[in-house]
Amino acid sequence: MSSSETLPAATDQALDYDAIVVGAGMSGMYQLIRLRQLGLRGRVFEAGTDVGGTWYWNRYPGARFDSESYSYGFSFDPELLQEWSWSEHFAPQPETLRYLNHVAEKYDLRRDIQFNSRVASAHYADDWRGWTVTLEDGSRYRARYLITAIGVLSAPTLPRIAGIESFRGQSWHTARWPKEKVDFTGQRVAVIGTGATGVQTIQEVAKTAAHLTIFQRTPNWCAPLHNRPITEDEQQRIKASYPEIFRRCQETFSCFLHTPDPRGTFEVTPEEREAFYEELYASPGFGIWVGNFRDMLTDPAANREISDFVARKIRQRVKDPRLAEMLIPKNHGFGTRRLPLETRYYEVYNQDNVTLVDSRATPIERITPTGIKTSEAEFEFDIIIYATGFDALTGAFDRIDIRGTDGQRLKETWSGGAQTFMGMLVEGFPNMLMLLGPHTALGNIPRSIEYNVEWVSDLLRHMQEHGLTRVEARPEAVQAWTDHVKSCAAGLLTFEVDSWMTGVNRNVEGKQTRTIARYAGSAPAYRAWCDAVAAKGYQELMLR
Ligand code: NA7
Repeated sequence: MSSSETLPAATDQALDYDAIVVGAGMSGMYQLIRLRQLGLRGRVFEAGTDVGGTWYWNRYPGARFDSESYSYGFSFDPELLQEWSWSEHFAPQPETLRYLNHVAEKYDLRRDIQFNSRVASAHYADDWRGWTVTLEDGSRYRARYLITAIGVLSAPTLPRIAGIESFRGQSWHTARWPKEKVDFTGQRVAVIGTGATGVQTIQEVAKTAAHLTIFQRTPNWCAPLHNRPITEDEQQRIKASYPEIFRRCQETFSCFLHTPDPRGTFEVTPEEREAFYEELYASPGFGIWVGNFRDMLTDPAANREISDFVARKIRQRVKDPRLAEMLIPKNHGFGTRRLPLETRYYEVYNQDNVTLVDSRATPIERITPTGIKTSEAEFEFDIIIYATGFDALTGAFDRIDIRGTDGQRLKETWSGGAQTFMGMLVEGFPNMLMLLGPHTALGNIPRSIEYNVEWVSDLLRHMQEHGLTRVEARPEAVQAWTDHVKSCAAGLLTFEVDSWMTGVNRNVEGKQTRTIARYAGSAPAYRAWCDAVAAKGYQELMLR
């Protein structure tokens, strides 16, 4: 028992901070800025050695944006927008990390961030103690509010394959990539996994590895990124049009610059359809995914049209017809999983130094000291790269021992699927505010982060102004939001497919079956719901 536990009554002095923020990625950084503006004492605990979150951890070769750079940065400060120049339409990870370091310096954030500090537990007591946060080193801190800024895709998962520890070469998960450069020259390299990360990694490693072997369990539909440098002229135009860029992001379905075409797939002639698909395939970014015909992800026949189109593209680009067929997804339609964007990815399979292994036909049996053994063959490698993804959406929460009013664990509370109010509050966990919690709007993530941070900050200001110190979501509000999230998923082909978006990760206990893991409504509708709650004085919340 620490000495402060013996204090008799609730006093602000008994608390170390007003708010503890977990995580110093984009959401934690922005939340810290807003806490300071509210005059609240905030402290950020971060497991890494510096700021950046996703862009700190994911240093794997080829990591870069799939959102247009200028739609991704923070929008809250016109000065920051004008002083930062993105060099490419889709910036690479080192540049984004430099940008976030610049943000940290500009707002002097590091003085309130404690690095090398992984939060092990956060326990709530319904008295003056509030949230007690314990770090892995055993140190403990108290705060009135716990603000989670722990990301959506931040709990990496290795495959459940025997022998991983026995490998004598170098091996890395893409999200735990070393800070030092890994040189692939002359090396025999394996990549396991072909999601968005695997695709970016593969197209980069193939440039220098002596030999690259790709273990693909499920092919994903991919489309060209069409990245290029930003010219001086474009730079000036971008900086002059930031208000319009962010206004557009506010209006679109998922905060990207692209938004669905109002036409249905079969409302146009076959020639018009083909021409539109060609135009999208030749355009930069996510247009082909989120700017396609409005029925692409609801009408199976419409989805088949675009899938057939992209399959034809893959057959044109991959010379060996057998490899082309291996790379064309057969168990899900185009865009029903997160679309990896690529740069000469399919051409990699025309290279002599590249081998594609079908891990469904010949599963990996074990990792050996010298490589990988499948049901059919044994391979020798110098480097194994695990591009095997994350325990998404709830995984980062599950890894912290978070306990609410009756000592119940959040992980148990959510064992049948996440239950939240607008992705930001959970019944039974008062004063816990989640940035990017499950069932919040995602899409172009920084736009959602800014909205969540601002909504949370407005709530904190409301509480300050009214002398309130405790907030909890009403059960009926949680139920209504959870029902709404379920209804948004109805009829979407996306929810008929296994992926991190449907809560499936076969490497994680208890995540073998699909759930409505993600809010699939539009971002404007999400914001309208949340804005209405605030405008009506937070009636869905128990405040005191
Ligand atoms: P993903 O999209 O979850 O992809 C993980 C990949 O790893 C996927 O191809 C998996 O195959 C594969 N995988 C996982 N476990 C195994 C085993 N045991 N054997 C073979 N292959 C395996 O993660 P990413 O990091 O690519 O992307 C996550 C998000 O980050 C992305 O959507 C962006 O939003 C940013 P499977 O498909 O399960 O058969």
